[in-house]
Amino acid sequence: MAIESPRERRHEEIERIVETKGGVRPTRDEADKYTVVGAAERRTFADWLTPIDAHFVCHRNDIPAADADSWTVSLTGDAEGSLTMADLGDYPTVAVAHTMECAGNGRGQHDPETGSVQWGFEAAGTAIWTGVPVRSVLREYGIDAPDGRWLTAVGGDPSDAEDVFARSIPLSKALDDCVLATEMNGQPLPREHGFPVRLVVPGWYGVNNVKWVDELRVMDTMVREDSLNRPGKHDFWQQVSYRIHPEGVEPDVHDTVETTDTWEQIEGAVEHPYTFDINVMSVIGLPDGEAPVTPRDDGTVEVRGVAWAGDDRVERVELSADGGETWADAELFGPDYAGAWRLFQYNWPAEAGQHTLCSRATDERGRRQPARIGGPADWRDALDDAYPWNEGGFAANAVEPNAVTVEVEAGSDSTSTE
Ligand SMILES: Nc1nc2c(c(=O)[nH]1)N[C@H]1C(S)=C(S)[C@@H](COP(=O)(O)O)O[C@H]1N2
Ligand SMILES: [Mo]
Repeated sequence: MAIESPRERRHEEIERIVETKGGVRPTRDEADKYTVVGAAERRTFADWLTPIDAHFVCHRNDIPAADADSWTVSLTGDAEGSLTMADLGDYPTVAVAHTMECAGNGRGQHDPETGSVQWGFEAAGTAIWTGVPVRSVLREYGIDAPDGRWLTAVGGDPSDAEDVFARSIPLSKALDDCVLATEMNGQPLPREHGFPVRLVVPGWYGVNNVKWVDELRVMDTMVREDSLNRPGKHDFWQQVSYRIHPEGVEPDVHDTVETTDTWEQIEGAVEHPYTFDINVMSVIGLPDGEAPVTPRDDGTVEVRGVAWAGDDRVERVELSADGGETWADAELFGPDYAGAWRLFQYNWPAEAGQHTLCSRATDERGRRQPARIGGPADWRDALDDAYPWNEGGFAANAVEPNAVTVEVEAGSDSTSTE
C-alpha cells in the first residue's frame, strides 16, 4: 500500500502520543522510520505495573484505521476460518502479565552506533493484558498439539515498504501462554498498542507481539518469502530484520530453529540469532540521579528497580555503588509472574559524595548480564564479559551503560559525627 506522506504523518503521530500519554518522550530515530516513544523517567522502573501513560510505543507503519465492528482475524494454513471481534468476545478471557521489551532496547549503547532507534533502557514496560488464549481459539479449529509447527501472526498495518508485518513463534509457545489481547491494564486496548486486537507473547521481545492482528496462520515453518496468500514481501520482519549478526552479513533464512531461547542462540545454537525469548536484564528505578539524595536515619538509601529474564525466572540481582567493582545482593520482592519482571530492593549504606550505581541480574540458568558491549570485530568472542556488538543493535543487556550517577548528601547522622 502506498502512503503519501508517511514521514509527516509519523511525526504528528509521535506528538499526539506524547501529548496524550504524558509519561513518554520521543527517542532519537537515526533513520527516521519508526513511531517510537519511550518511558520518560527512570523512576518508571521503580514500580511493577507500567501505566499505559508511561508504556513505550514502537512500530514501523501508520496505525491502521481500525473499526472493531468490521475487523476480522483470518485463520489460515492448518486452521481455516475467520473471526470477528464479536466472535472473539464469545470466548472466556484471561489476564496475563508481560514485560514488553523492544529487542532494540539498549541499542543506543552500541559503539560505534548502529543507526535506527537509539534506545537507552526506556523501551520496556510491564502491563496486564486481557484477552482470549490462543489455544482456546485454535482448539475450535482443530489445532490442539504443536507438532513442531509455527504460528505466524500478521499485522493489519499498511506497509510503506511492501514489507508485511509478519512474525512467527513456535506453536508450542502460542498454545502455552499467548493471548489475543483486547485490553491493557483493564482499559480497552489503545490504538497505538494494537486496537482492536494484538498478540501477547509473555516474556518475548516486543517484535513478536504483533499489533492489529488480521491473520493467524498455522504452518510447518517460520514465515518465509511467499508464505502468505497476500501481496507484498513476507519475510523481512522475521528473517532479515531483528536478527543478531555481525556487520555486513546477510542472515541465513531458516524454516525452523532448535531453540527459541535467544541467549542459547547467541552462545552458538543459531549462527544469526532470532530475537524471541528476552535476555536477562535489569534497570534501577530509584534513586534516579535527577536530584541529590539524603540517607535515612540508619545511613542507607533505598535502591529499587526491576529485573526480568523472559521465559526464565530471575534468580538473583546484585547492586554495585562503585561502577561495578564490588557487588552486594539485592532482595527480590513483589509480584512473581512468568514473563514479567520482578522488583528488587537494596538498602544502600550510602556515603556522602558522588557514586555510580549499577544493577546486574542472573537468570535461573546462571546467565548473568554482561558488563559492557563489545566492539564490531569481536562478535561472539566478546561473550563472557561483553555482549556481542551486532549490526542491528539487538537484544543488548549490558550493565555499565545503564549505570546511574547519584549525588549523596550528608545525612543527619554523618553531620553529627563531624
Ligand atoms: N503490526 C505491528 N505489530 C508490531 C509492530 C509493528 O510495527 N507492527 N512493532 C513491534 C515492535 S518492534 C515492538 S517493540 C512492539 C511494541 O509494542 P508497544 O508499542 O505496544 O509497546 O510491538 C510490535 N508489534
Ligand atoms: Mo521493537
